[in-house]
Amino acid sequence: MSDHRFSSVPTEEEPGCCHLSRKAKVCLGVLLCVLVAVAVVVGVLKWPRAPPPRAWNGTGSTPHFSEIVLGRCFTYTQLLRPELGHADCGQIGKAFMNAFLSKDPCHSSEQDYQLLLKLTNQTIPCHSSVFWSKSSQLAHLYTTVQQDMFTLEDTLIGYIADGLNWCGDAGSNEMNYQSCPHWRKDCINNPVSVFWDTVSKRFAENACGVVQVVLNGSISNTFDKNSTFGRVEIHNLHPGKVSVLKAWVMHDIGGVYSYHTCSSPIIDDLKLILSKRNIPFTCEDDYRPIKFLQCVKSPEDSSCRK
Ligand code: 2NF
Repeated sequence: MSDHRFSSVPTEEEPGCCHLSRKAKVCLGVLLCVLVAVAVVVGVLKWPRAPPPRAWNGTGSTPHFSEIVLGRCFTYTQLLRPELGHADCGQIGKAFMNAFLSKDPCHSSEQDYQLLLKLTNQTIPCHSSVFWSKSSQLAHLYTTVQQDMFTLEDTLIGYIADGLNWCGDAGSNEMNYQSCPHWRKDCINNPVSVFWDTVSKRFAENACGVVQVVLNGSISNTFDKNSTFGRVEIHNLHPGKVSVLKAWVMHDIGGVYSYHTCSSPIIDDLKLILSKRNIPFTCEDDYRPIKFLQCVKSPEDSSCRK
């Protein structure tokens, strides 16, 4: 008589305690998979996630910010000013991003931009710096025609950042594309305002010889003590380096009337600040080289026929 209990090979007819049928094994496998899937889904849903970035009153970061920065850097250093061809655009892009990513966008500081400033160091020849206030378009038209003149936006750092918006968030290493602090409504120490104050300060500190400023005589605040020019730039010009600041007070062609001219008290405010800083100052209304640029657009205006 054979004793099946000593048989080493289990048979279909005699399943042991762990010897399940094929069907039972499949069922068990499916059940296990379902349990694992449920556990994974519950885990993912319950996992503590980074809170969404804060919502601000200003527009969000410019889409494709880092690509634009890199592209502009290469355009400037390889095509526009090849004398700056040695600049490391990869490092410049990284330094720009590191200046504000993962940081509270209301506590930006000059310090955050120091490496970026170092990497974009550029010598602007004496007698070629052009400041502007409330006259962006005209001032840039002027330096586009006068290629040896530089506004801040004609330097590498200004060219890279002009017209862009950027901010991050302390709780994330991403840019905030939804919103950024508005400089008036949220906070003044936001990454964009601090950046322009920092680079404007350096631009002014480095200016030498005859320097110019294009002002808008067709608005009430031709000289604005709270503008970047009035608050940062004039206070950082070096009396020993700047021989004279020449102001050009320009008026819109066809405008109803001129709000301010060089004889207006508002220009005296500027004159006074500069005299206290021992920087000679001159002022001229409707400086002809710039007036001609306005006349290109309105050649028939009576003031352009003289
Ligand atoms: O965006 C620029 N390219 C820029 C911005 C700020 C400052 C350039 N700057 C430099 C330029 F080199 C000029 O020399 O400063 C000078 C012009 O600045 P400004 O404040 O004297 O002239 P505005 O016409 O009043 O302003 C220029 C632009 O900057 C904005 C303003 O809304 C305008 O679009 N702006 C001014 N102050 C602030 C601020 N604190 C500001 N944006 C953010 N925060």
